[in-house]
Amino acid sequence: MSEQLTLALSKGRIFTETLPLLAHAGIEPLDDPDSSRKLILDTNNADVKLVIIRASDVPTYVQYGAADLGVAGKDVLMEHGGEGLYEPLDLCIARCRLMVAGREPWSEQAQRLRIATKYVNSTRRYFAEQGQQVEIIKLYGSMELAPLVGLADLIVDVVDTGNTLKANGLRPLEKIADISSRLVVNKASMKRKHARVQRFIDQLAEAVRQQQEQVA
Ligand code: PRT
Ligand code: MG
Repeated sequence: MSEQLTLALSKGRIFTETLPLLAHAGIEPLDDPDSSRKLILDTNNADVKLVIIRASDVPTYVQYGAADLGVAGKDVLMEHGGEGLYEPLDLCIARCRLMVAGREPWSEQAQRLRIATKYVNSTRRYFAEQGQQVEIIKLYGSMELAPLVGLADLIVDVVDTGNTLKANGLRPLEKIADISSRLVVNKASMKRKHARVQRFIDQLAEAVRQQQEQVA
């Protein structure tokens, strides 16, 4: 039997959009994480398992080798810092933009701005690069609420259609980064299981290439 590979994925859009890429690599999960309560999913390949975790936990599992590989949004990777990880492939899925948003144009504010976000590190880095002193308020979700109740002047969050911002009377102001999901690989797994991991990366790269050709 060949070497075991464990792949970390989150439920929802990342799982849904990774599935066709995995299928191209000949990997099909035997359970659906949206209906199953299992956190470890077997696949049609006896040597490949999927672990289903929170999106923001994927880099941590891969960093510590609890999973050999993972799929994570660039927003999550920027926040994590990428320690212990290789990032060999842009999967071009779950695309969005990391943005500053708010009710008012934010450049003319006199006082120190308060920014609500779950992306504390990326936010600190971005405003430091702008030479702007800001106060960052860490939230775990529903950032859009913060400016409406006076908790913050601005938010930093990922935006796709912009409908969530609009529904809450907010508008996108500045783009921090274009975001898509990336394949990440544990550095030790890349060495110890090199042939198996590289074959998997090559198969996914080919799947991404074909998918991009279709949308082009
Ligand atoms: O939901 P949970 O708290 O478990 O974690 P998560 O929100 O990080 O996971 P998930 O599955 O929602 O997102 C996983 C990844 O998908 C993110 O890390 C992003 O890289 C990517 N992605 C792409 C998005 C979106 N598009 C997106 N629109 N992640 C979140 N959103 C949210 C956004 O936060 C906002 O609340 O959707 C809302 C905005 O959508 P629009 O279309 O109204 O702009
Ligand atoms: Mg979410």
